[in-house]
Amino acid sequence: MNTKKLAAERAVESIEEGMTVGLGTGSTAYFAIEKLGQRVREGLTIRAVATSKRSEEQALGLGIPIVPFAEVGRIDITIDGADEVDGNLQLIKGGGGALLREKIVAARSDKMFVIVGEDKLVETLGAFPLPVEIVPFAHEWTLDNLKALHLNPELRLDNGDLYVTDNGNYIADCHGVSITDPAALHASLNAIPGVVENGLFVDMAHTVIVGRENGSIDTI
Ligand code: ABF
Repeated sequence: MNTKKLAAERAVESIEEGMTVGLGTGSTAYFAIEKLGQRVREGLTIRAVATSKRSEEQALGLGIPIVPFAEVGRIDITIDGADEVDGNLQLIKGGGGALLREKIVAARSDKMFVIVGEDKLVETLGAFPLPVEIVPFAHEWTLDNLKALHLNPELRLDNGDLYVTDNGNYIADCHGVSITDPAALHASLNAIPGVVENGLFVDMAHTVIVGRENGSIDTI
């Protein structure tokens, strides 16, 4: 059962004529963008803001109008995936490397719909390494600061080279952290000068749509 597709297509049913839609990034968001493209071909008129170059390219290829962030006053609904979702609807995102734009777009949205397969549901966040976007300047010192918080950071690599985000930054993936207080960790991380943003999305999800292996869909 393709649980990602199930959740993604259900989320797209909520998109209405004239809306401005935030397009997430990742393999689950991919299915949402495909479905939205189908609805646009069938006559739905919307405009969209993308959270990554690859989502923008996919959307444009499907005939979904993309507008620059600066041109939208607000976004009605953003549909995006997640790496982990806990029982309080707190999220880890950023496995796909687009966490900064995803967070900006979600923060500008009236509603954030998170689409996941049931394997992403966890009791406590942190089994998935927490991505932290850091600026290249003085990144060694920023890593030291993350180590001081016992976060076991590792710079993300891409085919042996340092991974570089759409914003020209690096990602430090923080391993083996059991995140019992996401809001506190979020604040500690963003207080480090070289940290641009982190992958904890605290109190941002409006609705989580979960595709189940048995073919059912839950909305939390
Ligand atoms: C994006 O895609 C990210 O924030 C998250 O890291 C990832 C989820 O991956 P996938 O949908 O491919 O499982 O939403």
